[in-house]
Amino acid sequence: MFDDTIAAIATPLGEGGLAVIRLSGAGAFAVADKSFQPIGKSSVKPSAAPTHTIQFGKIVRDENVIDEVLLAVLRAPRTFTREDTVEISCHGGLLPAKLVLDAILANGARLAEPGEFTKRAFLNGRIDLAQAEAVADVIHSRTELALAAANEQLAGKLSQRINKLRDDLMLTLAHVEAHIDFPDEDISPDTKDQLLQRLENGIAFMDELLRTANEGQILRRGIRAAIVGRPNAGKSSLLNQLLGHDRAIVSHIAGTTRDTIEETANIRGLPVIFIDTAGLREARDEIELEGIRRSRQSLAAAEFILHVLDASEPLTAADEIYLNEFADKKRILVRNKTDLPVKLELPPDLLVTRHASRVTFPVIDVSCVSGQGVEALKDAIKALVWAGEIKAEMLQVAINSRHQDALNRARATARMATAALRADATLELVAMDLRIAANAVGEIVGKTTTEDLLDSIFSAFCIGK
Ligand SMILES: Nc1nc2c(ncn2[C@@H]2O[C@H](COP(=O)(O)OP(=O)(O)OP(=O)(O)O)[C@@H](O)[C@H]2O)c(=O)[nH]1
Ligand SMILES: [Mg+2]
Repeated sequence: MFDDTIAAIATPLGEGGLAVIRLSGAGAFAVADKSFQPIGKSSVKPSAAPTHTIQFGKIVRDENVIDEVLLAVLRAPRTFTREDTVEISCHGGLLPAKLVLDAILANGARLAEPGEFTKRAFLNGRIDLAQAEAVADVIHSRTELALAAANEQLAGKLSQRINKLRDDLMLTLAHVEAHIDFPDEDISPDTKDQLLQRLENGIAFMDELLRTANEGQILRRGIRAAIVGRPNAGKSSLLNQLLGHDRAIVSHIAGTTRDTIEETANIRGLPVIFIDTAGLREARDEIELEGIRRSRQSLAAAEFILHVLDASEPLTAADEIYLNEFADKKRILVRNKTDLPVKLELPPDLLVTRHASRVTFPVIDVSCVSGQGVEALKDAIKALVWAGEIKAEMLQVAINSRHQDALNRARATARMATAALRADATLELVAMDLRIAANAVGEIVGKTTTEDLLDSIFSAFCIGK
């Protein structure tokens, strides 16, 4: 428990109907008492109010009324932080919220750091670390699929599995340690087989979790796709189609798009960050030169590309050069303008990757004028970035990169422990590896943490969360 009381504006800065100022800590009611004057017979001072009630009154500072507010009184431990909590709803708008916060701070609360409410919820045992991270994921999620996954993690679905995995490792460790304490007794072949089996199940489970890392990353931060091709192919038109609104300027003048434009769209539940780029060609002026340099930069940074071709014209030498140039990129070829007579033919050898695997690129016909083919393109994008179907169980546990790192370490040492046990190495060695593995798994839910780790997780939160 902490002895200071923290406060922050919990709603976004800007004008709105309401703003919420949040206080948490042992002194929350005392601080609120000094700033709040109840209005009417049914409202009382925060310290006198029953838990989970709302009081009506005004916030006063130096005898000046700042705002009329509703004040929620939430007594520990049935609160998010497990501490006494007050939430003040005042009029929306920067000034009322700031003045209410100032009054609270003048009366003894301290301004909260980013994520400090959630950090207290974690340190007071209300949620574990994976759940705390899920709070940030819920706030930042950009598609319903991402939100569903974050909510599953917040509800503890990942934590349950991680705890089970850790318990199994600890149980194995306990067995091994028991034998270290009684060196005269050898591990019987039966027991050894059981221990090996449990370890192997654990490792197989880690494999499964690690396979969700890619999906977890995509859901959390989105995936970057560059829209490239020569001028006038219809790249900006395609961006607008995928977004569902006119974001980029479209014109018949070749070289319309100069700067890169980035926008996130929800493609079958996946947040995809599309980057519309300047058409590739010999630049005619300095600005276009810079635009094309940026196109190439986006291309290099993108996880996949949509290569747009004009189907109403025969393949040009330039098309061929670019098709070859990006042959090693994960990509979809988009034949645009199929509402016009089609003159484009794609030589089959341009449609496969150059590595030994000779994978064929998807080719999708679209018309950005009629919208024909755009839904098929969305399916192709989903198929390209999301291997296989999205299983409900997988969503519950799509891990983030911190979990991935911890699990990779855990798996490596669990494998070492297995090999050592199988080879009848000294049990001290087996125990040491098992302990490292269990600790690494424990990091995910915060059973083993460091101050640095907590700082890096919670500093990424917004203030007031
Ligand atoms: N008929 C037809 N015209 C299209 C289609 N898509 C785009 N266009 C037209 O093609 C021209 C170029 O479209 P843009 O989307 O600006 O092309 P761009 O690839 O972004 O061009 P730059 O920004 O100059 O590189 C415009 O006149 C569009 O109206 C299509 O599917 N069918
Ligand atoms: Mg354009």
